[in-house]
Amino acid sequence: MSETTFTPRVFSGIQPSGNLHLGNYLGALKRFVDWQAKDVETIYCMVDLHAITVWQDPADLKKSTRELCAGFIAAGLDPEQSILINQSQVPEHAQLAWVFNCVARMGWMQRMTQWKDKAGKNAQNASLGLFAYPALMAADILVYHATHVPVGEDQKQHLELTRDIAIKFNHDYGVNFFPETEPVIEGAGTRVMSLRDGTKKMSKSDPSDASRINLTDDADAIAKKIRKAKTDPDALPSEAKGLEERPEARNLVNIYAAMAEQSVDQVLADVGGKQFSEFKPMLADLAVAKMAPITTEMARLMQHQDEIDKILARGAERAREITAPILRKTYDIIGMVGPSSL
Ligand code: AQP
Repeated sequence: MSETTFTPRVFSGIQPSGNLHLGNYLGALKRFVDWQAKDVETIYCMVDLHAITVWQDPADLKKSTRELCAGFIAAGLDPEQSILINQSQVPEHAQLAWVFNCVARMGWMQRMTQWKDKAGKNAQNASLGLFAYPALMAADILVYHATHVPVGEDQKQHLELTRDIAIKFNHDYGVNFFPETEPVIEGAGTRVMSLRDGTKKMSKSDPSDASRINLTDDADAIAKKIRKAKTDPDALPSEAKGLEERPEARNLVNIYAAMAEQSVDQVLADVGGKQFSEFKPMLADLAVAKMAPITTEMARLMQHQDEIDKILARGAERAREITAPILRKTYDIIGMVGPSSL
């Protein structure tokens, strides 16, 4: 097998399933923007095919997809610099996913904790798409030969599976065609927890709106949610060690650190000894300062949906210059007759 070096390329995505929240922002979106500033090609995706693994209202899905694109741009992604796409507009994602459905093993999928959490006790009634979700995610990444994928911690297992699929494909066909992609999970914002329960991930599907800060919340709503966030009665410690066994306190400090772009130790050096009654207003001010401009810009962009649609159409065109040859070559490797590839 010949050694291949893969050009560094970053890919990541977010589901347009409504309620883009602070966890998505700190765990993913903000880091997408950081990668854009580096000297590397960046591709960011609204993964609408993933969203429909659970039923979506069609009108809401369209609105959420455009809103997510507006969120990407408002947070600092430049459609000239990064390729911004809607997954269903680049058909090679779904085409490669089928190939990977035939590479991945049932046992691998059954071990996925997200599958177990989302399907729960009602697995027989869950969609086949929800079960196969990680194979589509592997295709999203590998159809670009992406080498780096910035994600939140909850996606670590899916990224490991992506590597397993690449390794098995390469092994089964005696090639070194797909890279073993690196998950990039770094910083204080990779696991933002619910404001109502510090042991549960902040999530779009949490029925309590008070559990999360939405990117569409205004300054008053953000401040109110932080004021009401669950805490414990003790003062903040001066060292990170003092946050062990204090999930709510740790979460609020992590959020502060991620937004202030400081380490947890730096934050605690400043706020150690303060009561939550003093810390929460500091956190609320910081959150409003960081989020309000994004919210305002998102609302402005949503007034120009035709512009958003043009950006997505152009993104799909640019993306397909990468994905079409990779899919053609994949088909060639696995023995499908077609136009000769690369
Ligand atoms: N709480 C979080 N902290 C840090 N990162 C997070 N991400 C999600 N929640 C947090 C990261 O955001 C990116 C996109 O997530 P997604 O929308 O594709 O999927 P998700 O993980 O299913 O988001 P939710 O909110 O948790 O949705 P539901 O409620 O439907 O399960 C990913 O990089 C993810 O790590």
